[in-house]
Amino acid sequence: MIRLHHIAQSRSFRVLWLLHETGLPFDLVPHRFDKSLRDPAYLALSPAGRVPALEVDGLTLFESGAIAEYLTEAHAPHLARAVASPDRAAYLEWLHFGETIGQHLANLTQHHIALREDHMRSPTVMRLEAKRLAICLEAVAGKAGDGYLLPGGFSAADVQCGYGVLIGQRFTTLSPQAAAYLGRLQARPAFQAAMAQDGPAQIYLREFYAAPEG
Ligand SMILES: N[C@@H](CCC(=O)N[C@@H](CS)C(=O)NCC(=O)O)C(=O)O
Repeated sequence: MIRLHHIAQSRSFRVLWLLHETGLPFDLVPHRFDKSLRDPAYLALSPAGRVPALEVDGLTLFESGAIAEYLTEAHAPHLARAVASPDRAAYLEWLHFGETIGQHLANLTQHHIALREDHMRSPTVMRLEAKRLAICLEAVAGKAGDGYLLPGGFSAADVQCGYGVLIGQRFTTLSPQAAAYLGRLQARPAFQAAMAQDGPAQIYLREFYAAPEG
């Protein structure tokens, strides 16, 4: 039995998408951003009360990068690069670069959405983080070129970084190359299945959150 603890639009979308890429059967447990994430029962799954958390093979795992590594190595090696592969190092770099993007998304989400009053927000941080995000998305698009991040084809690294491009487009305008990469990801049946299962928006209600002028 595999069970994913998930909040729509959050970083647990990566695991939802990856599970669809694997074709493994799983159950989805929807959560909300509320105090229930701090219940002892949930903290036993994820010690800081975060999503994703994944119950699999009698284990409970948190951290999307660790989940991606475990899930692919144990159940879908075609979505990873084995230790002996010449692409192993690049695979690990881009798999974890997803969280470099993630930190900018989290800062921008906090400033634009979670902090509700203008006086709580820093326009400087909002502009800076949007620029830093754009640099990351260009790095991804440049590496992907006309294909995916690794020469051998689609991998979990595309899931980890692709989520960043998907959400990142709400904070910065994608270059044509980044938009084309996202288009290739969105055309995948597993991506579409994950979107259909994601649930009603929990975080991003606007298409675009512009940085304040400055
Ligand atoms: N590095 C972690 C980040 C997990 C994380 O912070 N998830 C957010 C949603 S994107 C969360 O659960 N926030 C709930 C909270 O902070 O209470 C991962 O990639 O799994």
